[in-house]
Amino acid sequence: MMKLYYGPGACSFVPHVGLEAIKAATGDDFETQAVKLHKGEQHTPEYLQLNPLGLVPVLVVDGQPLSQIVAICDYLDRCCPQAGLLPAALWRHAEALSVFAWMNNTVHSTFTRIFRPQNFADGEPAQAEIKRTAVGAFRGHLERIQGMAENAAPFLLGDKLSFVDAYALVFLRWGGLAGIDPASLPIYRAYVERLAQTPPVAAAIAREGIKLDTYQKK
Ligand SMILES: N[C@@H](CCC(=O)N[C@@H](CS)C(=O)NCC(=O)O)C(=O)O
Repeated sequence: MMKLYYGPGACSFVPHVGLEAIKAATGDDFETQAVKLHKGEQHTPEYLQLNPLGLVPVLVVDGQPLSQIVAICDYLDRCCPQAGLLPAALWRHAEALSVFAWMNNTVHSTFTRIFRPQNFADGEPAQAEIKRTAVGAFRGHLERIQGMAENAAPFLLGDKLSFVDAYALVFLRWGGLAGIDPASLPIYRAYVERLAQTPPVAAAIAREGIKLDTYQKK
């Protein structure tokens, strides 16, 4: 049985939703292990054996660990194409990967500058500046996703739930933590609220014990 190591509310939510969608399509169950990032559980010797980078997610398949969201999700899609987590048609598949890659290499890494500014500069003033500029950039990315959500039918890639929907949900939650009020992105928020009602997404939210709205007015 496949096993996912995830951090509650972290980017590992993306393959987590994928595993739930596969379970819904095939009945194939999976195991999970929560890794508490705030407690530093990603740095234990046991975890570093699975992923020497000390990051979630890790998917263990037949005793072999696989890291990196895009690789894990591509594996899940190929394992179970009937779940429809990525479009099968050649061009639509490429377009889906284009959105997915942008989310993973640009939107996600912009948030890393907010969450871990100490990885990018020494000293509080430089870190505060990195964080401030990253929040502005992150907001721009969320606005671009809102533009995509405006045409959601009902999901970002059409009629099937996909990995990019799960990523979009994660980003709106992270925006709240960064001080971006979801009320200022009403179309995006309404889309995420609908998304949260779909059974695979609702199941992953429940297992991770997370709430949708993370915004706290400063
Ligand atoms: N490029 C990696 C990024 C993974 C990543 O950034 N994971 C974050 C959580 S969203 C993490 O584990 N952070 C732990 C830390 O910063 O100590 C992927 O696609 O899997």
